[in-house]
Amino acid sequence: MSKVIITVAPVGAETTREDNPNLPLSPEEIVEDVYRAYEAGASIAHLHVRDENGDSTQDPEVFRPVIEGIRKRCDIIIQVSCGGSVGMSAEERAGPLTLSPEMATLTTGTVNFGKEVFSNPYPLVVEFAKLMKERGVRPEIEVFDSGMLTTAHVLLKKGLVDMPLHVDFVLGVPGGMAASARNLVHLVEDLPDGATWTVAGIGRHELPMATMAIAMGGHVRVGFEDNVYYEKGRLAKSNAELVARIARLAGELGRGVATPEEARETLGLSPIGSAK
Ligand code: KMH
Ligand code: ZN
Repeated sequence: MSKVIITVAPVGAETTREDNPNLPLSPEEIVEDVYRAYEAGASIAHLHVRDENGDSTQDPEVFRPVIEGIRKRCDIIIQVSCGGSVGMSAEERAGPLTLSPEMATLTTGTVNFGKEVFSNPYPLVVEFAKLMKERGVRPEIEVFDSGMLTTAHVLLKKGLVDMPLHVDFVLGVPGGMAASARNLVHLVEDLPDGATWTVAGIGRHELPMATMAIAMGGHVRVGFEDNVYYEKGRLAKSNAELVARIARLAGELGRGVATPEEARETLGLSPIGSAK
């Protein structure tokens, strides 16, 4: 098994300071937070950004200083969200692709998202896949429900995405697929040969899902986007605290933690600084 790739999802679109007062919001706070998570073992940063009111935005001019600030400090892989928040237009969601980041998220279907709907009709999925290809941005397929993995197979067959495919199973969203061992095994069994995968368990499911993924040869996403607690009744002090725990587990379970360079090799990404 390769070393564990830890993705940090430090802010998300929905989490607030009421959920956890340690949530980074401003570009400077997000840069600092990502750097601390990198020091703790994260090799991918899954980025959302917020405007001056703390609301989710996909404005590339808000992403730009965050990406530049992170780049000055470390070589963590930058993955922008193209999910944004529910209700955003496709054009708005695609905004950060204009910055040609290394990676971006591609959700391959629509799902109930709590009381709302995270809308990803097939034409939007195809449009985003094409945009990512044109810009040399590597998609991470976001799977909230099993039909989304079926659609990823369709995209592969049509040449809209390429191998090696990297897939994130987001399990435990109210309305999406439940975070259970059986569901995780089922999804992993349905992956195309040669794909890599990671799991983001929501809320209290974060740690058990992460532990299963480490044991099964997968990778792990943690952070305030998905979960704000360290344990029941105790909020996490920082995203770095959540990352550090996964790094310890990866060590204990004999896999170790991938550096960003090692993660690029595992994912088939070009080394940083080289032409795409
Ligand atoms: N905020 C969710 C509606 C992604 O980043 O691509 C979508 C999301 C997925 O967070
Ligand atoms: Zn996200």
